[in-house]
Amino acid sequence: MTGEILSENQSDGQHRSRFGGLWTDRIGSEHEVASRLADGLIGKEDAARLLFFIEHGYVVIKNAVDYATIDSLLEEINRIPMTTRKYVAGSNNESCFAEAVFDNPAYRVLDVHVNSVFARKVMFAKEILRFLEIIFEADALAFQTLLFRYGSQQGVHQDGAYVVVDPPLNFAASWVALEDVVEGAGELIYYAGSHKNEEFIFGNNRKHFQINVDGIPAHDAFLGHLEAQAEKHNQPRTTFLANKGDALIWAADLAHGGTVATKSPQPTRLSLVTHYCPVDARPSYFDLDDFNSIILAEDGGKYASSWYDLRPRAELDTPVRKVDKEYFALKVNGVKAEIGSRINETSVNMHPEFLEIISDTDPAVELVLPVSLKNLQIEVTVESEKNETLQVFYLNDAGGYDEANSLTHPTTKGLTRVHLNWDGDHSVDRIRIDPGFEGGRYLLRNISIFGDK
Ligand SMILES: O=C(O)CCC(=O)C(=O)O
Ligand SMILES: [Fe+2]
Repeated sequence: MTGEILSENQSDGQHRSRFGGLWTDRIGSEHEVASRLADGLIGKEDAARLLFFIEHGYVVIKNAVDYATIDSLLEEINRIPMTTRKYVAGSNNESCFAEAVFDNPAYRVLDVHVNSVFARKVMFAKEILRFLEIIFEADALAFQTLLFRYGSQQGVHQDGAYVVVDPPLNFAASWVALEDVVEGAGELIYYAGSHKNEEFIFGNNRKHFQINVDGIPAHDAFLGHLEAQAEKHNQPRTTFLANKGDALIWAADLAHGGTVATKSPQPTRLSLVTHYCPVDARPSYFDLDDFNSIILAEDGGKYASSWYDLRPRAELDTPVRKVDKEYFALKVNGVKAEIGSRINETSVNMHPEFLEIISDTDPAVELVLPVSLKNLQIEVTVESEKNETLQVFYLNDAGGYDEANSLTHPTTKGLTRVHLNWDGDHSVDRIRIDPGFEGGRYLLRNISIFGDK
């Protein structure tokens, strides 16, 4: 057999992309579908799905996942606010433990499939897994999941810019609706057929974006390119108004995103996104020793994680990759605290070892953090009867509170969300929040504290 070395800028003559791809990306792969069907390797329904996928870059599988599985997953998810340090969540900028950002639309739970057998059953639902194994011609390895409670509102993109696999086009993703999608909730959108558009290359030879090398202008150019290509090829934006249990599988190069939510308050849009590759491809994070274990799922399928060390000796359900932010939230929802009254611990929906409240007769609350944090950010939502000032102190070196170690923020009648930052090296483990009222009622709706360990 003679080997052939391809130059970087040349396609292999079989695929439209210089980076190759799956067999479904090969030019003329429709004919391969016909011959596989004729050979009895696939059935009629498989063939129909494959032809659709090859032409449009995605396929919808209605009722791919049963309600009972989804409901069991949602029950687990709803327990996250009461669970500490088990689930990781991420926004576009940072990661933290999921409990405190549960209701924050900017965050999604990462790699929930490690903790949840039901998430595994969703991502490896029978017809999803079958389709993946056909396009991969190998076992499917799920290497990343994102559980969205709210729409991502992420602009149209191709996952390959952020999801790095070798070879680069050897992956696919599934999107499973965990509830009926409401219009205006930030639906999934895509440009059908866009996987065949001209491809955008970062830095001459990459499908993935490297912010430090390419810079933001290159990223803007990438997004602009996707829009311009869709326009050039008359590809309309299509919205996926899924019903609970429906799945959409997209090809690596399909341009897709989430619309901006137009309904207020923003409705939930519970969905699970999974990125898979053939088991013989390699997610880039496999270069880190702690994260290249592959586990067999119960009903077929394999999985890995870049957040959890899945080696046999390790505890399975504890994230080990460093989270960027420690994030503590204190929820005092619905409990009215009057001046002079004590906010007692039973009114706090929080693990006792996590955050302790010491508050005697004065209206201030003192929070004792389980660890010292730097670069503190505090967010307090206060509902008050009149215009006032909120003052937040941190403990000075002498172990007391003084004006120099405090920040103030005006609060207005009604609801005010106060955001305070302390940059710098000062380590803080106690905070005093003083609404500064001389009388009247106030309600602390929410206190969130985060910072660097
Ligand atoms: O669900 C969405 O809004 C888009 C999610 C997405 O693009 C992704 O996770 O890759
Ligand atoms: Fe995406």
